[in-house]
Amino acid sequence: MSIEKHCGYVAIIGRPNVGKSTLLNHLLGQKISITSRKPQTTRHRLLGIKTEADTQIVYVDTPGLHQRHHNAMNRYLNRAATNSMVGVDVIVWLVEALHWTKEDTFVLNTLKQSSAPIILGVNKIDKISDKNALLPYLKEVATRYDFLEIIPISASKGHNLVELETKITQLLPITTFLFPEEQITDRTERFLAAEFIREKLVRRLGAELPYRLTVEIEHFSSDKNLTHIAALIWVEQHGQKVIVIGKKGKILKAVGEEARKEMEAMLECKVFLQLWVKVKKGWCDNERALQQLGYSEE
Ligand SMILES: Nc1nc2c(ncn2[C@@H]2O[C@H](COP(=O)(O)OP(=O)(O)OP(=O)(O)O)[C@@H](O)[C@H]2O)c(=O)[nH]1
Ligand SMILES: [Mg+2]
Repeated sequence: MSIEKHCGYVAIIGRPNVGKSTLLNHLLGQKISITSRKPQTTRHRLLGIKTEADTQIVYVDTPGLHQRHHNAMNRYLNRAATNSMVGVDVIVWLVEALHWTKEDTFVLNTLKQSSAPIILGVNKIDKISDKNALLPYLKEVATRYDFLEIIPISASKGHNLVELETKITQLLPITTFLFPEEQITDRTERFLAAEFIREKLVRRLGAELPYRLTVEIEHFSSDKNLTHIAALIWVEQHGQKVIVIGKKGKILKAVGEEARKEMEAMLECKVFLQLWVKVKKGWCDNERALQQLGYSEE
């Protein structure tokens, strides 16, 4: 007698910075999606696949939906997020406890176009000192849409994530697994290597600079116990290049060291990492340049 299997896609949607990627990493128990305190950290749709016993949940991490439309990159991010909602079995919409913004209303209006059931995850409850403030907030958000469920969570501390996942599992269709049981993402190690570098840059650099750079892997090869990786960091202007490199190359060196350690943990071998910074004028607002740098919807 064969056991019934449950499997389906679960999109994690929300405005920038609410904790979508943190949630994905915590649910998987492994870091595959980069995170930072700055909005618009995630730029690509990315799958995180969790297989346990007879259930396979295919989480979809997405760029934050936002209302900045001034360049081609901003528009690409919204397109990638919106397209990720199509055909999924469940949507987990994240908002931040006690912090409803105009962008949340924008997300709500976008979500109304989807037919998938929506679970509202009210994140960052660990930040609330006055626990009595949460209940009125939950009551208030409940009036905004006919949510299947509203679950207060902490993605970083792991509060209520079992409850969230139990609810998700109940909503998955009965079907064979879509991915091999040992697979955890649809992205290559090469892609993740570029993302680890970008994360270190985004976390270290202030103001607008994180939005003006991207990372491209130029070379990735392995022999026995060593992986060689060469990456280009693209910026828009010479002045940005100077900042990214830092005085006496200090910033670039620190970024390289931090990223290399993460790559070594992921690849379980020594990594030799080389970084270069280059200027490509106006790449953020140039559809062709964006495509060449990997920002295109598959
Ligand atoms: N205190 C607290 N901080 C959290 C929690 N979840 C996420 N964060 C923090 O919120 C910030 C944003 O987290 P991300 O996971 O990068 O947010 P995101 O929604 O993926 O953001 P984008 O990719 O920019 O759309 C980071 O500094 C996280 O550490 C939480 O449950 N509690
Ligand atoms: Mg993210």
